[in-house]
Formats: sequence, structure tokens, C-alpha cells
Amino acid sequence: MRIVLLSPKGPLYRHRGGIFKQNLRYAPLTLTTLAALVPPELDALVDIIDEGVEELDVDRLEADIVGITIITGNAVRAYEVADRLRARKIPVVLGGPHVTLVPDDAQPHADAIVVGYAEDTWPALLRDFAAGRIQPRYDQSPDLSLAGRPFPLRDKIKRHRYITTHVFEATRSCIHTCDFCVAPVAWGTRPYLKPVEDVVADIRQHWGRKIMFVDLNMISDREYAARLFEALIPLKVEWFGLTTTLLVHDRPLLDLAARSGCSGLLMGFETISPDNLKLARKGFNTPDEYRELVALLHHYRITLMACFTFGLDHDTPDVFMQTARFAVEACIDLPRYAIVTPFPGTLLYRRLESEGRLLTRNWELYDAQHVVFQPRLMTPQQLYEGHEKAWKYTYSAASLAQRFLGSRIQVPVWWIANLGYRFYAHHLHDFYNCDWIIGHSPETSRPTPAALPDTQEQRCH
Ligand code: B12
Ligand code: SF4
Repeated sequence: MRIVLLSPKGPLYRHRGGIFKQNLRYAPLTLTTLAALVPPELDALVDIIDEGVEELDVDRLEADIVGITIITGNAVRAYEVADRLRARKIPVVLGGPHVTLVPDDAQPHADAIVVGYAEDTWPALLRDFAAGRIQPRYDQSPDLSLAGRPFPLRDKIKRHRYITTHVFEATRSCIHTCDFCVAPVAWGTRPYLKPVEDVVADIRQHWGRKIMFVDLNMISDREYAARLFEALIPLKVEWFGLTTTLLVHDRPLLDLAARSGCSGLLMGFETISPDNLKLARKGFNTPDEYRELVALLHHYRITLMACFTFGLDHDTPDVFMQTARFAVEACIDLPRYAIVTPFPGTLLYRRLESEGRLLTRNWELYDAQHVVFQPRLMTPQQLYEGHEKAWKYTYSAASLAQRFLGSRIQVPVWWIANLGYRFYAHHLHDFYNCDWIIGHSPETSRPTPAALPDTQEQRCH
């Protein structure tokens, strides 16, 4: 049996090779994990294609079955590929965050869909397929365990296409319920934990001195995080991962993280407005303490990528420069800005839908770079332009110098990442390859929900 596992490209990656050049991307774990889960007795040949970094010729693809992973931003491309393969009588299975969020959206494009994590369902589906009795839908059971699972087959990917394949995960999902986040609605608020010894064994097997974790929130379970960090100490790795700002309130855990080799963290600051945080159910972030937080991380020689999101309901047109100035003055190592995106299925999506504020359901535009809803206190045009202005200000030569001088951690990676983002900030227009919003005049014509364009109408060119 020949199985092809495919990650389709989103609109950004279709045109310019992504935010950065292709070789600055790290290797995701999705397809390598699925490859490892193929039952050995099927004696299958498994190929992985990541369209974000390599070309795909859909009409020449040969396979007995194709599995496609979908995030919302690449759903349109995924459906297009699936439809073309199925027209050639190649069975297609769809899975991933978007399918889990809105299964009914994906079902018409698939022979089978997999909802939720696939550690049990994907092998079961393949066995059913081999026996000629594939079912249309496979759902994760709530008592799924990640213990004793095979390690991702990282040698299946084209390593040289990525900046690193030293990518790992220890936990999945998150305990919090931020209204814009896909995690609580897709996978629930009970974190799934890999036994620490499994994580360590995976790292030892696929050795790398600098490693990254793709976990959404590494400190969801404090006791587990402490055990994991302890276990990392003897490995003498430098690691990068994602946590909430709450880590900084827990000095013993932060101290342990630093001793275990933590050299960089991504945190969702989201906004400097407490009202917005409250509305978004992320009230545990405290903007008054952000500066202190950055300084404390710098004290531990941990670099910070802080993510902000624009367009929340209390944002007015002056939010962009206020936030950008704050990010520069606080000497955040790598500030990032996104436009609020109501991913389908999330609490935010449901609220905006009930308020008649969604402007499009073209999933290609749901990539945190386009305005897909009517903001409350500004126009979509202001949101789009303000977001761009914040990027440009933050990555201007003067701001870079200010942040560089204020940060105590001036490692080469600081410069590489900042110069990459500087390039991105000054070429935003090249990355936005859709006419949507730039050519749209929302002040004069705000579509009603009934008039919402369907997913195929505004294609990115
Ligand atoms: C690597 C990564 C990326 C990579 C590649 C993603 C891709 N597939 O193209 C890059 C850097 C390109 C990326 C970009 C973005 N990403 Co991203 N990314 C991740 C990340 C951190 C890790 C993915 C991973 O390796 N997971 C580990 C694997 C094992 O888990 P998994 O992917 O969920 O797969 C399991 C199941 O879902 C299932 N499954 C998945 N696919 C399939 C397919 C089949 C056939 C089957 C059977 C099962 C199955 O089986 C797996 C095992 O259980 C995840 C967060 C996370 N921890 O998952 C976010 C995540 C996927 N990204 C997300 C987002 C929001 C984005 C961005 C919009 C961020 C931004 N602001 O730029 C952009 C999107 C750009 C675009 N064009 O649309 C969201 C997805 C939201 C959504 N509704 O789709 C996630 C979930 C993070 C989050 N905040 O919630 N991302
Ligand atoms: S803390 Fe982060 S991962 Fe957890 S629900 Fe909120 S946004 Fe999602």
C-alpha cells in the first residue's frame, strides 16, 4: 500500500515561500507523527509532501490513499487538492485542526475525516481501509493517552528544506479558554501529556543541541512542567517553547526552566488593554506587569517573542502606535502583530457571527493577516493599515537599535530573527496577495450575513 501524507500550502506560502524564505521554517510534527502511526503489518510505503516547502503536482500524484492535514488558512487549497485526487479515484482522508473545528465543512471533500487527535483513529482507519470497510468519520475518544506512542518519523521529511528538524512536543491543548483560541474548542481543556521519559527518549534519539517544542502552553500542568524541566537539565540542550505569561509569576518554575536550558519563549501578550483581555477571557495577562516580565526574562537570558493581536472590541485607531511604542520601549526581543481572526468553531467566531459581523467565510483569508470581520471601533481598512504601521515602526532601524541596546541578550539569533521580521514588515504588501480589504470599501458596503461570499468567491491569486 502506498500512503501519501500531505500538508497543503496556504496563500502566503503559495506565492513567496512564506513569511521568511522557505529555509527559515521549522519542521512541523503533524505528518511525521502520522507516518509513525501507520500499522507495521500493513507494510506500507509512506511519503510526506509539505507543500509549504516543496512543489506538488496533483495530477501526477500516485497513491492508494492520501491523508491531508488542514489548518483553516489552507483549507481551500486542501479541498481543491482533495477534490482533484478523488476525481482520479484516489481515496482522501482529511484531518487536523480545521477538520476538528468544523467537521461538516470538510466531510464533502473526503472519503473519510478524522476528528481530534489521531493516535488511535488513524491506525484504525488504515486497517479498515486495507480490509475494504473504511468509515466516513473517525472521532478521537475522550480518554486518549499519549503514552508509549512511536516517535515521529523525522527522516521521512526533506530535512534540508527546514531550518531545523529538532522539533518536539511534550503536551497538547491548554487549560485556558481564550475566546479566539482553537485549542479549548477543538481539543478541550484537559492537557494531554506525554510521559516525560518518552519525551526525553525522543530527544535523545533525534539528537540536537538546540531544540524547540511546539506545545501550545508548556506549563498547562505545573507539576508536569517541573518534571519535564528537571529531566531536560542533564541533556544540556537549549530549548525554545511556548508558555503563558503566568510562568513569570512562578519564580521557582521560571528558575527551573532557565536551568533546564530555556533560551527563548513565545508568549501571547495579545493586547495592552485590560478590557480587551477580560473580553477575550485572557484576564490572567496583566499589561501593567509586561515590562517587568520582559526584564525578568532578560535577567534569565531568555529571549522573548511576544505576540500582539489587533482588532479586539476595545481597540480604537490609536492602538497600533501605542502598542508598537510599548513593544519598543519594553525592549521585547521579537514583537509580532496579528489581526484578530475568528477561526471557525471558536467562541469568538460564534459571537461575531451572532452579531452579524463576519465579512467573509473564505477560509484562505483566515490566516491572522487579513481582516475578515467588522471591527467595533474602527473600519476594516484602519485595522489593516494600522497593523502594517505597527510592524513598520517596530522594525524600523531606529526601533531596532533601541530594542537592541535595551536587551541584554544580543545573540546572533536575535539579529537573524529581527532582520527577517524587518524584511517582512517592509514587504507586507507583497505577502498580502489578495485584493480583499485593500480594494474593499467596508465603510460604504458592509455585507450582511446572508450576502456573505462563499469560500471560493474571493480567491487569492
Ligand atoms: C508547525 C505549525 C505551523 C507551521 C505549519 C502549519 C501547517 N500545517 O501548515 C507554520 C509555521 C507554517 C504555521 C503557520 C500558521 N499557523 Co500554525 N501551528 C503549528 C503548530 C505550532 C505545530 C503543529 C504540529 O506539529 N503539531 C503537532 C501534531 C502532532 O499535532 P497536530 O498537527 O494537531 O496533528 C494531530 C491531529 O490534529 C491529527 N491530524 C492532523 N492532521 C491530520 C491529517 C490526517 C489525514 C489525519 C488522519 C489526522 C491528522 O493527527 C495528529 C496526531 O494526533 C500548531 C500548534 C500545535 N501544537 O499543534 C500551530 C497551529 C496549527 N497553527 C495555527 C495558526 C493559527 C497558524 C497561523 C495562522 C499563525 C499566524 N499567525 O501566522 C499560520 C497560518 C498560515 C496560513 N497560511 O494559514 C493554529 C491552527 C488554527 C486553525 N484554525 O487552523 C494552531 C493549531 C495553533 C493555535 N494557535 O491554535 N503553523
Ligand atoms: S493560553 Fe494560549 S493556548 Fe491556551 S487557550 Fe489561551 S491562547 Fe489558547
